[in-house]
Amino acid sequence: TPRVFSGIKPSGGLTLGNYLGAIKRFVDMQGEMETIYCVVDMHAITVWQDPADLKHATRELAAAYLAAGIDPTRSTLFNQSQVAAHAELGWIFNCVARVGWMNRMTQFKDKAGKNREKVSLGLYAYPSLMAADILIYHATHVPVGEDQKQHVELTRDIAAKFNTDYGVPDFFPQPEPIIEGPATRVMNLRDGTKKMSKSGESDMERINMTDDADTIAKKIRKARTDPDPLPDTVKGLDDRPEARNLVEIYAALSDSTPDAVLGEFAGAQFGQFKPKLADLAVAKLEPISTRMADLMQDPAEIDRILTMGADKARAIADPILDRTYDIVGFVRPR
Ligand code: AQP
Repeated sequence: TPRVFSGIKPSGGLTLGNYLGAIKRFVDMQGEMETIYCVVDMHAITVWQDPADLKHATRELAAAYLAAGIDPTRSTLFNQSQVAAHAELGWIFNCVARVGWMNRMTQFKDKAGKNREKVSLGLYAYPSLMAADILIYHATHVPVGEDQKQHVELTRDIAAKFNTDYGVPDFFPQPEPIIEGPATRVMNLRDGTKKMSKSGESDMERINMTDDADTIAKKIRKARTDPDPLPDTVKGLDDRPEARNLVEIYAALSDSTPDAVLGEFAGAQFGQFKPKLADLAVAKLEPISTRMADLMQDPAEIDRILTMGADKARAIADPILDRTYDIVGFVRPR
């Protein structure tokens, strides 16, 4: 049966990239398939997180899922560390994945930069835990942004190698990344060649889901652009990364396409387009951030929802872990 798994790290404030590339699409898939959505707190600590901040970011991310429309009775919504099977299968996969595979991960190279000897071992092994997150549910579909494509491909390699090594051809499925829609890669507002990221240096380069209307408008007004008017076709956005980004954001927020957006705005200057984009972004984000703030008034209720989700998650994951351990040759309790 088709089953969706995806997760987001509680590693700081959520960006418009996380919303358009992930959360909004998670909501759209709810009801179409069985959906499991996770706050991947164990991934967050691959780089240092202040413990109090991590708890806050975990609840805030849960609030964002709920505020955006994830229904905890229709989806399974929980935080990763409450379901031990993720870490347990992650260890098995550390022994299946090859060091050479990890060395090819571009996100690790980007995040480690010149600091390769000093980053945590967890940051290096991250894709192996991500494979476990997905495969512990035998998930078949993984909605992600473009930046995660390589990690889902690695998940497929790990599944295939496990199945071959242990002679269990169909045990782990080959999950499909689902990367679709106009905003699979939302770019930095100050540099259209870099992705918009929670942990980017300047706050002006990203729109946070909790930004107020004035801040959103200011960031869009100050977003880098080129001096030309908007073209009449998407072809005209080639070599104009900042222009492309703003058009794609507009398309994603309005459930439209870049072609349709250009149909409306061809020939317009950014001075005309940016205020429209700002209004649209505020109209879409403000109701969500208002609901998030309401939900954050009652953190105990958020914790209860996560606990309930973790119970549902364990009911799927534990039997799969048990079979995996048996396949590997671990003596199981009688
Ligand atoms: N700019 C983006 N455009 C489209 N999708 C994006 N995603 C992240 N940034 C963009 C998608 O959001 C999901 C969750 O990502 P994550 O929080 O687990 O990790 P990340 O991709 O590393 O996100 P950040 O914002 O860049 O976090 P930091 O700065 O903490 O590392 C994924 O589906 C991702 O594709």
